[in-house]
Amino acid sequence: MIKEIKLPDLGEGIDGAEISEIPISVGDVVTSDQTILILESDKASMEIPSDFSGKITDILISLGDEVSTGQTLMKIEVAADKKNKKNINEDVKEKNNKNVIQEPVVNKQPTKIDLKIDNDGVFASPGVRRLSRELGINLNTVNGTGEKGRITKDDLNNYILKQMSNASGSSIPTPIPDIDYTQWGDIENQKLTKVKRITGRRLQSAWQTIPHVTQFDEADITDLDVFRKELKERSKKSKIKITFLPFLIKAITKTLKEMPEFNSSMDSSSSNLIIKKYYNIGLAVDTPSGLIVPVIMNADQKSILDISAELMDLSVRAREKKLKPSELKGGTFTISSLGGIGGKFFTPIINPPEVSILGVSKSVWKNVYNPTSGSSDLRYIMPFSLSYDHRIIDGAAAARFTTRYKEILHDISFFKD
Ligand code: CAO
Repeated sequence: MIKEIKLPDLGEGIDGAEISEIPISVGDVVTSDQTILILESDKASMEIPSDFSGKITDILISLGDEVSTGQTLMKIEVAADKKNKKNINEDVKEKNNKNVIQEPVVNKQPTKIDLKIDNDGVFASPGVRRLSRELGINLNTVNGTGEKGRITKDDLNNYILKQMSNASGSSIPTPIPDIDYTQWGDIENQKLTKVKRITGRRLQSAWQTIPHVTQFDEADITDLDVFRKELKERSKKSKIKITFLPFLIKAITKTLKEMPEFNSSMDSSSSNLIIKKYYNIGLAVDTPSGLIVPVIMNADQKSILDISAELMDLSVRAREKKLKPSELKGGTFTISSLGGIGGKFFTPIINPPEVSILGVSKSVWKNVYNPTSGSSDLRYIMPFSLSYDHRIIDGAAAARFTTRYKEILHDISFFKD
């Protein structure tokens, strides 16, 4: 049975609001009370829950739309079973009221919901809160200069500029000049996708506030290549694509366990390191709308086949914009692989609040001198880079990390266990 989800009464005298996030997609199965929409009004940021459990069949609104109370937002296919309590109650109520079986479905009055307003004691508009979330800034650390200590966008900008000059001693960045390029020829204006705008802000903030250093290294993956091909052959029937990435993920979890500061985050006072005892690996996925980083949770506890299957599923859904917000959170370390494309070494930007990131490039066959045999052998060599936050990680530790990482990749017994 198809039901309509309508915008409930938002209360507090708010008649309408702008859609800032739609965390679900058509085809997603949602539970009653799961957040299906995030709105920003001039008064508050609100999460709108689903009225029913079921499968979303239609989304009738888009990002940036202004919606008002009672407006139909989505359609959902619900099953009339015991789990869908709200649905059953509503059916019973409808039958009792109308006493006619074929009565057309009358849309129920929107229910009033409680506003979910951040309760951190900070006085800031939803726009400022959203921006601070995107940039990973804790508003408690920002000075509010507005009325009654309200934090304004200017306060946020000043905070970022202060962090930048603290971190690098550099001067304020020059704004992009407004130039009329048509004076030299034809141009085309291309609007940046929302993903690109958000990622761009995050990357800029990370690049300007974290003192990055990048360590380059090369791993001999000749034996791993043979082993991967064997596994690929054995798993042919399962249609699971086994690339190098699952091995790289598994090996990084081992290295992180041995060198925990690489799996950490700085706390908000910048005086303590929070070492995480779980290994959730984020993977940069190239999608038509921009870079998306889904996370493989507890990768250390998963097999190569499990990681391969999950990687296929996450990258397909990332490209179809079907990832849930929870699948983009909780990462402890990120891998960005350009190994399937090409190029030699690059300097990946750290994904805050993480403190290091691995960049993988395409492997090449090289003649490598073997001092034991006194001859040169053809070996399959993978270039990789490790960018790290130099406030937390020393150069010596980073060199030890990449050395250990390539040892693990070279000795394939780890993958056979
Ligand atoms: N060396 C040699 N071959 C490699 C390799 C490497 N380091 N990495 C991947 N390959 C091979 C794979 O094994 C595969 O070959 P086979 O078909 O023979 O198995 C082929 O290249 C294609 O791999 P892939 O790219 O489809 O798969 P992946 O698991 O390596 O990567 C994903 C998956 C989602 C990470 C990738 O598709 C992607 O989006 N990469 C771009 C990430 C990105 O943009 N990073 C930059 C961020 S900074 O702007």
